[in-house]
Amino acid sequence: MKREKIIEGMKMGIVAEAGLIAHGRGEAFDYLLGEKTVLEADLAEKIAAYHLLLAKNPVVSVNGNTAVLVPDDMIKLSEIIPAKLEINLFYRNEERVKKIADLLRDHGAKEILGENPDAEIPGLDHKRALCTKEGTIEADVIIIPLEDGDRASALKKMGKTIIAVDLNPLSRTSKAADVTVVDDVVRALPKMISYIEEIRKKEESEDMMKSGIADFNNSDNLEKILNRMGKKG
Ligand code: PTJ
Repeated sequence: MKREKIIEGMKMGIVAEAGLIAHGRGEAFDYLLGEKTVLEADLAEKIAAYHLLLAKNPVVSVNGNTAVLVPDDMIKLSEIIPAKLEINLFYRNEERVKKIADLLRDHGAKEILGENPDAEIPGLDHKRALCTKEGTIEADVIIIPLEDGDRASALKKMGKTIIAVDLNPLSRTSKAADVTVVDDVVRALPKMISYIEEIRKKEESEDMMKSGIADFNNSDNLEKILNRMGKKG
């Protein structure tokens, strides 16, 4: 079903051609995880929820793949945090931005950034750099599911706290991020949403969240996942 959504999304002009290849790479890594959320991913999802809850100006970044795979979850996540929803494309063209924005609006998104970019991420070529001041530039925490390594590294250089969702634990994005969720985005976003709800219900204090973040080591977590992949899930 995921594959069909991606193919259909490409035919509709929402998913980039490279999005198909990216999806195939994701599937291969997911097989090595046993197509389930492993313990280390679950931990990263909880730490990501802490970061998002503590953030002053969090941003949820949407691209072609995530727009077709998880539109409702992206919108829900941005609403419950609350965080800004911004379309940020690696293979940017205005027609695709518009189609993604329309799709998100059809799914109920009220405010979407990225259609009228007014800023650039330093260090990237013009189209890839386009973003908004209100979103990416002012963000302290940014969640970037299925992000390209150049953009992830450029965001890190800007001093952002980065939450990546990437099934490849060896990617440059995974290594650049503060928290890397090595899980399929279709499982990762609902889990983060549940963690946010649970943390709120339990009334976890800011200190508890900060100490959870301080105890988390992203490189160690990635190393554990790689070992797990070697042993097949
Ligand atoms: O829509 P655009 O123009 O912004 O382009 C989006 C893509 C994904 C094409 C672009 O950002 C790109 O080229 O990304 P990369 O460098 O291919 O990285 C995408 C990463 O996401 C790869 O490491 C994949 O393994 C991983 N991935 C693919 N599908 C999933 C995934 N991770 C989590 N869940 C998935 N479903």
